[in-house]
Amino acid sequence: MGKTDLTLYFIMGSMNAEKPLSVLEDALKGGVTCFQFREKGPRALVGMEKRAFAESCQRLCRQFGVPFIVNDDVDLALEMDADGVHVGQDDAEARFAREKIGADKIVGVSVHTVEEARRAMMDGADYVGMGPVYQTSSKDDAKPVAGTTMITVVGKLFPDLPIVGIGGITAENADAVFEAGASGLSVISAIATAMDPELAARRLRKAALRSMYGR
Ligand code: 3NM
Repeated sequence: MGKTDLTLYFIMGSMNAEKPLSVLEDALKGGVTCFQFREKGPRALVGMEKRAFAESCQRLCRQFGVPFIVNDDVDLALEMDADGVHVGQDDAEARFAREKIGADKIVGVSVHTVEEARRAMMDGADYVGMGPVYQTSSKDDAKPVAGTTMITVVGKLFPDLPIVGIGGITAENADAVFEAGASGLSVISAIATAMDPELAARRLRKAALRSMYGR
């Protein structure tokens, strides 16, 4: 395993749930292994409000010993001494993120092609996110559904680069993501919009472990 356990990687911003902090706490209780703070889009918090909400999320993650990773905002990640940063192809360059945040922190990169995966690896990414595996309604500018083919291709070409599948993943369809060679799965709505986020996280984690280890 690399710097962090990517088995069940929960992503959320304040816009993804009515009571986001209570959802995050439930998700942590249910066994998520990694958290990404993703405050993005037209309804995203900014400035002091964003910072205060991020701090509350970080506090919860610390209580559960789960890494707190900041999406896109390298400066915020640095200021908060976050465990890492995740960047997309339209955000700060991964190389720049790595240089700024330091060798010990986690850097994740969203990629969609072999070339982007190769670049991410050269730039010092600890993992790459690949998607959308299935249809998603959580990202306005999501690319067309990619399925799992590219995960298999990138996994074979770069066996040391951990891959996290993302986009429309649920406990029911998670198996294919691991079968393709992913090290983990990333979800927003499967936990954030669940009636019982703790139970949803527990089910996802169980599904992930069953796929990974056959239990
Ligand atoms: N990135 P849900 S898909 C944040 O394809 C994000 O890179 C994607 O949310 C990509 O689990 C996505 O609700 C949204 O489908 C994932």
